[in-house]
Amino acid sequence: MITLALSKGRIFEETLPLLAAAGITVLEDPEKSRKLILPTNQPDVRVVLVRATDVPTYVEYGGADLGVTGKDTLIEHGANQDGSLRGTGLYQPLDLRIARCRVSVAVRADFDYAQAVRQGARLRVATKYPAIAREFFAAKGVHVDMVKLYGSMELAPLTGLADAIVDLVSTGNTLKANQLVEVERIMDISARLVVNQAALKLKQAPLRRIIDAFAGAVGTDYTSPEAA
Ligand code: PRT
Ligand code: MG
Repeated sequence: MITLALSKGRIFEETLPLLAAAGITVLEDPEKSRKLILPTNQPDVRVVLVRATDVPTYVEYGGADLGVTGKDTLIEHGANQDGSLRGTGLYQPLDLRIARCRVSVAVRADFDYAQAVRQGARLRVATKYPAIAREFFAAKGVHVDMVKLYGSMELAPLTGLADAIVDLVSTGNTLKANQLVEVERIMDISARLVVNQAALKLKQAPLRRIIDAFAGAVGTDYTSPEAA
């Protein structure tokens, strides 16, 4: 049995075409079903639905053989800032180029971020991405007090909880709707295929078949995959 960990929403939706390229059809719609284990047209392949932030954990500990997860989530899970996975039990063969967005710093339109940075002010930063934010501000030489949040980051500067947020931005509409402005782009994000290293040895043929199909669909040359 091959178990693929996905999260509901954009990751699931955008992975479906890649699965199709591997001849895999998920037999139930996660938006309609309450099941957490979804069968596919291939009796030896199943999908498990987990929280986006839990995908690396499932794959690392073998609850799933492979999974699809954002580079943002991988870094916060303990990958290096370039997204590489040295030192984890995960192997990352592919950038799937789906679920693309960026991690940015945003502030209230009436907050002079440039001046605060120039003056060496201590910034209070609210984020779901403390590892990315800490590394970014440390490299800039900006002192920050980090406030960890789990969602609705946009609210923090509006309520005085923080001066700035570090959050994912895609169209920018969410920031605009909340009168926030993007003042720094920290990094580009896309979803990655991650594979359990032990599973890759034990179930090499079926996993390779899926990885190859995904690679073909993405149009990536992965002749020198990153060894974890
Ligand atoms: O939503 P939930 O709390 O259940 O989990 P999650 O937010 O971790 O999952 P999900 O499905 O929302 O995101 C999964 C992955 O999709 C993320 O880890 C990213 O790698 C990727 N992704 C791509 C995004 C976006 N684009 C995105 N725009 N994840 C979130 N957003 C959010 C963003 O946080 C902000 O609230 O969308 C809003 C901004 O969008 P725009 O278009 O208004 O700029
Ligand atoms: Mg979300």
